Amino acid sequence: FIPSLFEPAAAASNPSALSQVRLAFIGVGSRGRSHVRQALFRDDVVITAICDPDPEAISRTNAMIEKSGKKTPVAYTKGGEDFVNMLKRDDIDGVVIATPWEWHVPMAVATMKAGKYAGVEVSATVTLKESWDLVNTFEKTGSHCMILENVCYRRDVLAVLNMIRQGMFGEMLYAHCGYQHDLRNVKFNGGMGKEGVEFGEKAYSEARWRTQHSVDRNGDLYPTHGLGPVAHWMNINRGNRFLSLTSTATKARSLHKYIVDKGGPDHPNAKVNFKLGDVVTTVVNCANGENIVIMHDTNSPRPYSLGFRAQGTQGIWMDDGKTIYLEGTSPKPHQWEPFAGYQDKYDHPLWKQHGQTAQSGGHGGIDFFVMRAFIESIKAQTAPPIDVYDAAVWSAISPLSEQSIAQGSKPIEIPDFTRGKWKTNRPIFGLNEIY
Ligand code: A2G
Repeated sequence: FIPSLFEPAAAASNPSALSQVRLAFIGVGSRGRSHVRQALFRDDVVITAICDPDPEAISRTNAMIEKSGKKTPVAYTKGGEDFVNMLKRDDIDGVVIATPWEWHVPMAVATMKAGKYAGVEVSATVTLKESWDLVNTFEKTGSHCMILENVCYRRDVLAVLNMIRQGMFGEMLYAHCGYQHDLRNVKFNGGMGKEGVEFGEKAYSEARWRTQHSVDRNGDLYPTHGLGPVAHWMNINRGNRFLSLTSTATKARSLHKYIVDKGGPDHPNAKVNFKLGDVVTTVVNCANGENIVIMHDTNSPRPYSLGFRAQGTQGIWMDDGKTIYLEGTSPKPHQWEPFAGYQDKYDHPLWKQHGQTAQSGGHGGIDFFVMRAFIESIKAQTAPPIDVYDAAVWSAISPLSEQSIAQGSKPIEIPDFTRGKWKTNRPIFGLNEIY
């Protein structure tokens, strides 16, 4: 741990800095609109164009924009490829992409090639080739790509980052994280506003596209909510890197059971064979000797938890139970103490500065911070604090975990998307109250 590593980079004295950012949005469904809402809070953002083939999504978005008193953007609505036409505009600085996963990379690549900042929702990529496509396009064009991983800005994980950087956990050894969220009523519904066990064309919202991944793939389909914060704790791509992983899946039972319980054994979807194991556990080895366990658990009944745990030679913090134990600091040996006091004391500068404003945003404030970071890096015409290499390697855990499971939990090497630059790159995330 070298404190000077975390000194803020030279401030935005960049002569090409912008005072106003012109944003466009590809995908203005419910997720896209929550980003639009964040953008509308700001006086330094203009929304010049939006793109979505769904007329209802467009009219809802325009209604929000008009209500805020801002100018109605130009809408691109002519099918899935109309974003290509939108990207020809010269009044766009950055593009927010909130579309089904398989569209993320084609859209982000086209955005970068058009010389604009790409802000892409999670997970950024579906295949390993797509992760390389993002990196190669960035290196060719110099246009930035940020993965919009909101959980990196959760108040507790940022306080823990602060504590790790101050050496309070000693040397980091281990982290636990995951996406543990009962998504059964996200994966299935009966069309707009109706309960049911449909997915695909007869369904509404994410069930139209997200569920098919549970039919076709067995792996950690959604690693970044957990991995994002952990990657910052462990300086991944910036002094450390992921080396290899093994992945193991339980049997697949719960999605079928849900269909039978809710729709009856004769419902046509009761015949669907879901490939995704109900609980998938991945273990990642890092170059500096740490291990990370990532859980993916979205099919069976359970309360939500991203299951964070940070452990070092000096102690351990746990998200579940909100407890901490630091040897020499905690009052009683071998006993947890509440995290609340530490949360206040080590609150991250971002939350100290903007916490109150942030809470008006989605997901308890984290959506505010992630959009803020995207917008501020465009304004400063600099690299975003979460970059294309992060997008590439965090998302690559999905296809690599699929490979491991398909080969009986065989260890799989994780590519070094930085091609060696991880050895000299310095941390840039969360260094101050800007982003
Ligand atoms: O459930 C949560 O809101 C997820 N976000 C989001 O990514 C998505 O999967 C959603 C289901 O539609 C977090 O857990 C932060």
